[in-house]
Amino acid sequence: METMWLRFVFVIALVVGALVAESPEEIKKKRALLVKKHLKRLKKIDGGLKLVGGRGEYEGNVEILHNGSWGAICDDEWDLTEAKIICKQLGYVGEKVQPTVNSYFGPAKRRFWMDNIYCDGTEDEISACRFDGWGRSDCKSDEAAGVICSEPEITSAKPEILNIEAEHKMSRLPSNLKLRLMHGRIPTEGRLEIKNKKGKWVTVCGDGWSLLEALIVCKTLGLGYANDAMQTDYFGGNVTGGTFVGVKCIGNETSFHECQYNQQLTGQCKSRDLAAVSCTNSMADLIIDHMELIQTAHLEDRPMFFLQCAMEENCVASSAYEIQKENPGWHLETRRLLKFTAKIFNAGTADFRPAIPKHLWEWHMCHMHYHSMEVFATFDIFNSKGKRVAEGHKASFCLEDNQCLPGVEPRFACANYGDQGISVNCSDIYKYTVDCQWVDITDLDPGHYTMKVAVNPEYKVPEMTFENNAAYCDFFYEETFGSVRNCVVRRP
Ligand SMILES: *[C@@H]1O[C@H](CO)[C@@H](O)[C@H](O)[C@H]1NC(C)=O
Ligand SMILES: *[C@@H]1O[C@H](CO)[C@@H](O)[C@H](O)[C@H]1NC(C)=O
Ligand SMILES: *[C@@H]1O[C@H](CO)[C@@H](O)[C@H](O)[C@H]1NC(C)=O
Ligand SMILES: *[C@@H]1O[C@H](CO)[C@@H](O)[C@H](O)[C@H]1NC(C)=O
Ligand SMILES: [Ca+2]
Repeated sequence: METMWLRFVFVIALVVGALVAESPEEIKKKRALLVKKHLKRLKKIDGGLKLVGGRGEYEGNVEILHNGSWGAICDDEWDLTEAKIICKQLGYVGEKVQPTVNSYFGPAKRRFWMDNIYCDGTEDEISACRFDGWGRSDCKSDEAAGVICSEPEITSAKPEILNIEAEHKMSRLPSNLKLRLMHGRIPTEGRLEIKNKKGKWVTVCGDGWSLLEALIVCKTLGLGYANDAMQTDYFGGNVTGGTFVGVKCIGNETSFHECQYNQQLTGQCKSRDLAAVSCTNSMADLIIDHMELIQTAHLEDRPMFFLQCAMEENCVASSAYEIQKENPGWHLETRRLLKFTAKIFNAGTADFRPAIPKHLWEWHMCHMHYHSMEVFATFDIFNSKGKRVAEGHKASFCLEDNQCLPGVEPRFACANYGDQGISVNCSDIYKYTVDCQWVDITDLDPGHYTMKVAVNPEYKVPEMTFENNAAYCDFFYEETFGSVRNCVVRRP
């Protein structure tokens, strides 16, 4: 499908390029025709898309074709990043892209194929993003995700217009903004209220509310850090015409008024759930140790015979499975692995605990331990254009105290269904000798890349700050030698 998308772009680029002499109307017409053709084709292939319930083909609830039938997409975690990928996949190159939630274009008429989609923005198609698995969803028909895509007016026929730079029109919150928490059981929790320009206290819509916003709310109120970001009616309050919708923080703001909001993001707050927070003074803070990465990164060629457990856990690139299928002597073939040690230190003032409660941990036969977090860390390699070209698939994280500062007793250990976590001033270390602690780069050409190692990358577990959770490093790959250098630590 990727090649198809590329071909599509190429054809458009050719046509747009050839049309320089034509009038904007003609160009627009031809382009519309191309999009139509592309959309028609997309309706026939697995992973193909269509938008339903909108005023035109460019908007609606998203439906995806899988296993021969169409299904809806659930709006949990549905955001601008995912919406952009939908519009890109559909061939819309307009600047304005809007995600919609809560069945904005009518109730879902089909089963939910996808839920909890998480894209990092580099994917070419929505099915390449992480999600719960085909058909795995707990969503109801009023939770369909949708998008509004648009095409720009084509005034000059430059191929550059094909670059999708979806810029969102966001508004700043008022700078003299006042906040308060209402109806909590304790003063450090409750639903968030903002004093608007008219001096009236209004609620904040729960759609899209995350730890990033909650963190800045707690900071602004002088209540420390966010323990939880809730979308709930538990703390009372109502959605009204004045309710703030689409409030978004990056997570590095010094005060809540630096965050932005977009009244059009979701149309209106359709959910009855409001944004609420719980704040706390002591909090964990994970830091990725980039020096350890630099010192330990190296290449290793490993026969697939020794990678059978790793293959079961998806820790090799997809080409390995093709080789396994087609080549009877596959176990003698080798994979080239970029191995490194990931050392994660808790520099906070509270333990870091897994996102999933113990009774829901999954037992992984191959590696003989429980997985306590769905995504604890990610390893990715990007090319010079910022496209992800390889990724690690290590899922088996087991949080424990492997090394502590002098005077600190390790308390968490994975063995025997032990309690998992990382104590303050201790590190959880995944040595390069551990299975799956690598990125399979067999399919990569030698060259200059960026390697990204991120911990708690989806901001699912609260921390003091996420600004130190990812290391972006140069990865120099020569024929038989690879090195990781020049790391910058920032947000995932
Ligand atoms: C895919 O379709 C086949 C045949 O229609 C069916 O047996 C199978 O259960 C379907 N798989 C999923 C994941 O729905
Ligand atoms: C919310 O609406 C209900 C019903 O209209 C009303 O009784 C209640 O006072 C409202 N709550 C607030 C906080 O405005
Ligand atoms: C926060 O991050 C954004 C985007 O990475 C950056 O442009 C901005 O300068 C940062 N702000 C602060 C206060 O560090
Ligand atoms: C962790 O280490 C820092 C710096 O060495 C120290 O100030 C702090 O008290 C330690 N915290 C705990 C809980 O050991
Ligand atoms: Ca951190």
